[in-house]
Amino acid sequence: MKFVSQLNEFYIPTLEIDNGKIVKNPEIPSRLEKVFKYMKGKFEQLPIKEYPLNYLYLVHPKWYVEHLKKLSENAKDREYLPEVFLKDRILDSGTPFTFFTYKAAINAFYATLTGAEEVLKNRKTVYVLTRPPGHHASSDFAGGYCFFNNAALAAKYIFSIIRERICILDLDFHHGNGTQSIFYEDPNVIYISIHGTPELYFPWISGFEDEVGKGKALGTNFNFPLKGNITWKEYEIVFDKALEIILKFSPSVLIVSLGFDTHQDDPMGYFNLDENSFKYIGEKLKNINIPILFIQEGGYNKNANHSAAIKLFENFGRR
Ligand code: OKP
Ligand code: ZN
Repeated sequence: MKFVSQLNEFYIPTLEIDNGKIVKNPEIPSRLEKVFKYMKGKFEQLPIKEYPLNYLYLVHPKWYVEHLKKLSENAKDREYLPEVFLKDRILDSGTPFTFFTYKAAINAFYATLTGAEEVLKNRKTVYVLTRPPGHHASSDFAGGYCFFNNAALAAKYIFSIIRERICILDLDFHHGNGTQSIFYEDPNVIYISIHGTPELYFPWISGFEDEVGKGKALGTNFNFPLKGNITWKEYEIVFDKALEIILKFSPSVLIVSLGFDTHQDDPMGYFNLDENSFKYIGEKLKNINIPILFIQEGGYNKNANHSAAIKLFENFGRR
């Protein structure tokens, strides 16, 4: 296994409104620094390539890309936090703009496609350790710290080349409303998510079991919403169901939206997975024998992220 890293150290949002109060934004580079150090000591790191914006337009319309660029430029003197729902095409007030947001989101896109290209070349697992995350971004809305949908960009890019079915398994604590919406009517990309139920948790608007895809893509969207405080015992049952779906579709590449916020020590997620859970997740994913493109999403406790990554990737060996 190899990895790509782009933590965008210059991009540090500070604001977020949670339950009506201004709180510290946890989507900062330091959350992943220990993971990076571990990966660097153990796996081969790939240099990041740059890609034409046309690949970005596979998911996001040009006007949306330019809109985000403008929001960033407008934040030159001061971080901008939308305080009204949906204003400026931002879903929530957890997603501020700094002068560096656009550049960081573009860099994450480069890192993601670098990883995707490598998986296609070698058909071996690659981990894209990057931020900002992507799974809450739809084609033309930002939200939940996300701007461009990295996992969706990888899926569209890979499909544009191999024209074979792809599965996305979203393991972040939060439902990937953006990824789901992008592929909701696309039969070529199967979306499977295990997450805290939207009845109780962000993003509130989607992630319910009866969202199963539409038109030709009916039956290619799978949501497994769970109550809080779930331990491995309960999680495993659902995880195995997700693996069965993946094996049934037998994709050429599996994309994993990897959030470590399912860890019991995470401040934003409400499951009780421990270190061993991540070891089992790694083992099970390794054993299905499909090349995996892991793309980093959430995870807000740097020590929990670090130990989860160690346990998960110890199954993937040096190469
Ligand atoms: C992003 B990712 C609720 C605050 C909600 C947004 C959470 C975004 C999570 N207490 N803030 O999926 O990890
Ligand atoms: Zn999350």
